[in-house]
Formats: sequence, C-alpha cells, structure tokens
Amino acid sequence: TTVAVIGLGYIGLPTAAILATHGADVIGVDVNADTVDAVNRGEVPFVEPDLSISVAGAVKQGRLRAETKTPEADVFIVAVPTPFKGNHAADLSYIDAAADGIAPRLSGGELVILESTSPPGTTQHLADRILELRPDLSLNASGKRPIVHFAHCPERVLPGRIMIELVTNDRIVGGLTRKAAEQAKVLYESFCKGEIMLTDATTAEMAKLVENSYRDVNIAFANELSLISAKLDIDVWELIELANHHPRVNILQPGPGVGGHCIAVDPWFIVSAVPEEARLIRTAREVNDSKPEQVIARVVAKAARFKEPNIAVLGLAFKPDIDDLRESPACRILARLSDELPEARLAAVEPHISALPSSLEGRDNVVLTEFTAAVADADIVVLLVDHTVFKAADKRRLRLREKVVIDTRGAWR
Ligand code: SAJ
Repeated sequence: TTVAVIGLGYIGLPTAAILATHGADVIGVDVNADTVDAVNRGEVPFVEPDLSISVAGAVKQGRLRAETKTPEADVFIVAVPTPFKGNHAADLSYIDAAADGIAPRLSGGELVILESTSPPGTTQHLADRILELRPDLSLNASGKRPIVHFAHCPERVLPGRIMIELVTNDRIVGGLTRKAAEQAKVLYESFCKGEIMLTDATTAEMAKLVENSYRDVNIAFANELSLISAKLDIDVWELIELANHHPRVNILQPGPGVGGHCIAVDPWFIVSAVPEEARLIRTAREVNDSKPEQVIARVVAKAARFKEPNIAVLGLAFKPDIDDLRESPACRILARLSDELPEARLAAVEPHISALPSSLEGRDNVVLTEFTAAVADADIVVLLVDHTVFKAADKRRLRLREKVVIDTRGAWR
C-alpha cells in the first residue's frame, strides 16, 4: 500500500514513520520545504522521544520520503492544523488546501482519512470539496455511492509519549460509509495494538472533542470551587480532598487556568457548531479562561504592600514536568504582571527551559533565574506550575513563612 500523509507535524510525521516501519510505502507531504528536506535526510524538525530513530530507519530503508506536492497514493491521511479563525470557530483552510491537493491525484477506490481534530461535519465537508472538484468520482456504476472512501480517525496521543501511544491507545474510526470505516480499520490494524472501534464520521469527530470537553468541564468545576472557597475563606484543597472521600466523587485540581493546545481549544469547536445547546461547555471555557485574571488580581493586590516588590514566579509551562509553553496560563500571568507592575522585579523560574519565550523577552522587569535564589530574594512567591522540583523543596529552608505566598496549585499545602 502507498500512503500519502499530508502535514508532517506532531501527528503526521510519527504516523508516517510508524506506517513505514510496518510495511507501507509512505510519502510525507508538507508545504514547508525545510521540513521536507529534513525528513529526506532522515531528521526530525522537533523533539519527540524515539521519533528520530524511527524516521531515520524508515528513510534509510527507502520506505519513507517527503515531498511538497501531493503524490498519487492508495490512502491519503490528512493531519494538518485546525486553529481558530477568530470567534472561536475552526479555520478549515489547511484542510481545504489538502483536499485541493488530493483531488487531482484520485482515480477511484482510494481511501481519504482525516486525522486533524475537527468540528462536527468536517469529514463530510472534506468529501464534498474533493467530489466537487472530481464529479467523475461522485457515483459508482449503480449510481449510488462515491467511489472514493472517506473516514475520520482522530488522534488522542499525549506529546512526549506519541510513539508509544500510537501503538497502544484504542482508536475510533468513523466512516462516511461503513466500507470506508472498515478499510481504515485495516490500515490502523497494521500498527495499532489497541481496540479499533467503528462508527460514523460525525460521532468520531465529536468523540475527540467530547473527551477534551469532559476534562475542561471538570477542571472548571474545581476552578469555580476555588473562587467560591476564597469568598468563604476556606481551603479549597482540603474541601476537595474531603469531598473526594465519597465513593462516587472525584473532583479534579484547581489551578491558574487551563493551557495546552487541546483542552483550551477543542471545546470551542462544539460551542461554535451548536451554540444554543452547548451552554455548560461554553461556561466551563469561560470559567477556565478567566482564572488567570483572578490570579493576576490577587498578586497585584498583594504587591501594593511593597514599594518595589520582588516577586518570584514559579513555573511557566502549561503543566508539571514538561517544557511546553503553548497556551500556558503561567506565561499569560507573567506577561500581565510585567505590564501591571512596572516597578516590580519579576524573577521567573522555569527549570525546563534555558531562555524566555519571545512573548516575555526584552522586558526590563522580568528575568529568568534559578529557583532558590529567586525565592530567597522574594517578597511575594507565586507558584503557577506544580513541577516536582518545587513541590519537593524544603519549605522551611525557603523561609516561606516570611513571605507572601500565592500557591495556585496547592503544591505546598
Ligand atoms: N489541569 C488542571 N487541573 C487538573 C488537571 C489539569 O488545572 O486537575 C490543567 C493543566 O495544568 C493544563 C491543562 O489542564 O494546563 C491541560 O492538561 P492535561 O494534562 O489535562 O491535558 P493535555 O492538554 O496535556 O492533553 C489532553 C489529553 N486529553 C484528556 O486527558 C482527555 C490527551 O489525552 C489528549 O491527547 C490531548 O489533550 C490532545 O491532544 O487532545
């Protein structure tokens, strides 16, 4: 089988490599010529454990190569970005561009799989666009079905564990027709050891969005409890710990907001598709998105006690023990504190990075520094990420009692 994988990012390139190492002839397609050149040299343009060795091996064996133009193939896998285009609706222009590249390459009988996280109806949209360009492929001999097959197969892998989870996770395959789903299942079976479940395309699109919305709604509940507890002057961490002793209660942890490129994005695709009905999902997004503002207000209020406050800001990543700053509430909070408190000295501590991101660079009142030194000099300590190094620190040696401590993760309870 020849497989063309369109989009060689965090999902496309690992999928291309794993298909190639399981016997397919794979052509990766990307608009970025540097990415294409890197892959053809057997190199990977981003960091992901075990991916380099897999790509290098597949290229050397002649099973994987990359091009900037979509080639002919038996199977096309679309793994391009679906960012916001404003108003929280999904920008489908990358999917449309992929469709336009695929359409002229089809001759009938091919399978087109959409892997990008997409709003409900996008697989149908992709099919409509391709078949509009190729009306000759729209109907079979009996005049009933298109002779190209379309399916959605969302990815659910966790960055940092992609090469493992691609193999071990269960997968949902949703076809525009049953036959499309069955054909896609055969392809994924070549490397996926998890269960492969068949459904229709819209249900598959929604399943991915619902998984992340479920988590977002539950985090919002915890974040709302933290606001309520602050008003009632009780400890939210104790409250949640006690409530979680109930056999059917499992409340998540509040924090300074929700980051990453999935949970803070995907629920909006449901909201923008069905705004009238998706009330709880929308409110959860709003609660989580407003959490950084509440942290900023607390720090600014405390800073008013000092003339030139030294503030240690602990953690910039979007979650513990990683170096990923995408959509990180901590970065947003630090940037706003820098604007709101020009007289303060903000000592940012992020042990997993070696330089500040561009959004925080070149600010006179922000430096990236070392943990113990930052805390030693601080009047106010703001903990934004519960990295193990922070949690494990000796609180007495840090002299936290002598400082104003704002622990947004409950790491030092
Ligand atoms: N967070 C809290 N409180 C909690 C748990 C998380 O504030 O109790 C915050 C984190 O600090 C972080 C954000 O939520 O800022 C998201 O972190 P996460 O660990 O919940 O999820 P991600 O974004 O790393 O990965 C999610 C996963 N989805 C689910 O768990 C349902 C992952 O399996 C998906 O593959 C990924 O989204 C994706 O690509 O969609």
